[in-house]
Amino acid sequence: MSHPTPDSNHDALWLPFTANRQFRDAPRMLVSAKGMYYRDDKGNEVLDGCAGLWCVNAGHARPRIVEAVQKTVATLDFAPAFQMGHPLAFEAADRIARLAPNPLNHVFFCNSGSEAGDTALKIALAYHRLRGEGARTRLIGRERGYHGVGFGGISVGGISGNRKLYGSMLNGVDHLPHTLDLRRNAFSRGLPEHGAELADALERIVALHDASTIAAVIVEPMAGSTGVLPAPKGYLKRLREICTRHGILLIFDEVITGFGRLGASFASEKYGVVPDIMTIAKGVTNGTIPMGANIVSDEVFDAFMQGPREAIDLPHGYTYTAHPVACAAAIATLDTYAEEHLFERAAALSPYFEEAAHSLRDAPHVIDIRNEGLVAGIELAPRAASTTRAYEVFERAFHAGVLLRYTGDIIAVSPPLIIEKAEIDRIFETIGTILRSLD
Ligand code: PXG
Repeated sequence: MSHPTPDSNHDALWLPFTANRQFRDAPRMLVSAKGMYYRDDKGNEVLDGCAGLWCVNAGHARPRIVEAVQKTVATLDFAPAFQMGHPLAFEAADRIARLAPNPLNHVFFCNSGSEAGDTALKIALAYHRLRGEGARTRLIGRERGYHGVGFGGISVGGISGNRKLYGSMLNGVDHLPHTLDLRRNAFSRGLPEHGAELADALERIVALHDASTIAAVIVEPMAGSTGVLPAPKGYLKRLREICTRHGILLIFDEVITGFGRLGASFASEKYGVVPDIMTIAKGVTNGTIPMGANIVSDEVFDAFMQGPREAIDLPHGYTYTAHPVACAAAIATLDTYAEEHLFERAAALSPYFEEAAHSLRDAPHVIDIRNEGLVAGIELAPRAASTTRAYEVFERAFHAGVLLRYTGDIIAVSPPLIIEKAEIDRIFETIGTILRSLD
């Protein structure tokens, strides 16, 4: 039997969102991880500047989580979730519901942020239908929104590159404008000052389509993967008010913003704006085992509990809904966050992180720096070459021992919440050094 090596032709594996042929020319391979560090196949340590893919919020290989996974896989490797239960599923749901703001008290499990997004849209449509408002079928997303890669998620999502190859997607979808405004808000620290009025675009959409045709609005409280776009001050509150006024459900996609990333359990808690449905994934299990979920309000849940007791209330779910190993990982993850006060730690570190990020303000090519909690986006001037500067920073930083994210011309930093100040310095110093060497 042959064992693939980094040098072999890796044609069997098709990597997601990757230039596969370019990758095969110079593969980047990770072989282990602990705490703040990966190790690559050459034995080099790589500082994790992006919590894996925005998910490993407590750092890698945390003992409590590892033990819980090991114990559970040996005790209850699988249990069906259709018409069956197991204690870890109830415990995980209870723990997540307690963490979420009131009245978000009911948890429906799936396995990823994409499934959570599509599930949220289905729950919203079904909610209105069950309440006798079946004409509410329109779904409103936002430009530069990312809600995963299911057909629902790309339909309400706002990234043309993720949509254009895939036909007509869902119909009856409209989009709010995105909130990035470099002219007024460049180099904002935390939430930008200007742009709350962009939420009023929802009133125009309501005027165009009529509220009676609109089921839900879905937004990320801070758009993450399209380049770190914190919501302008007052924007989310205004969106909430308009939704409430017109009977439209508000869905917050907290797949990235949940579990301490912004220095609170959820963005919803931090900003004091509570949606009707929240989608989560990533940090719920610290990235160890795939899991996603919807957390829905009492009102949404109750709408599904009105029919005959023997009737299935939500014809939706997955083989791996509430997988025992994922539930065990989630419980141990929440224990780790709580024991180590990691959300508070993120909040306490964020001023230092902000200073470090903004120290790059005068570095070459930088046209904006944005930050919130333990997230920063550094936007670089576009250039004519097909390879963006941000990709080059990502690639060179990896070889310098720092893992970053990039999208288009934007570098994203979102480290595990256990990061130390010296490691924060190292991330931004590495970026600065590379920027000074780029054309
Ligand atoms: N919603 C949001 C806000 C996300 O950021 C998803 C949904 C989908 O989750 P799944 O688990 O289906 O991938 C995401 C995922 C990046 C990057 O490079 C971001 C994500 C995934 C992979 C890469 O920024 N976000």
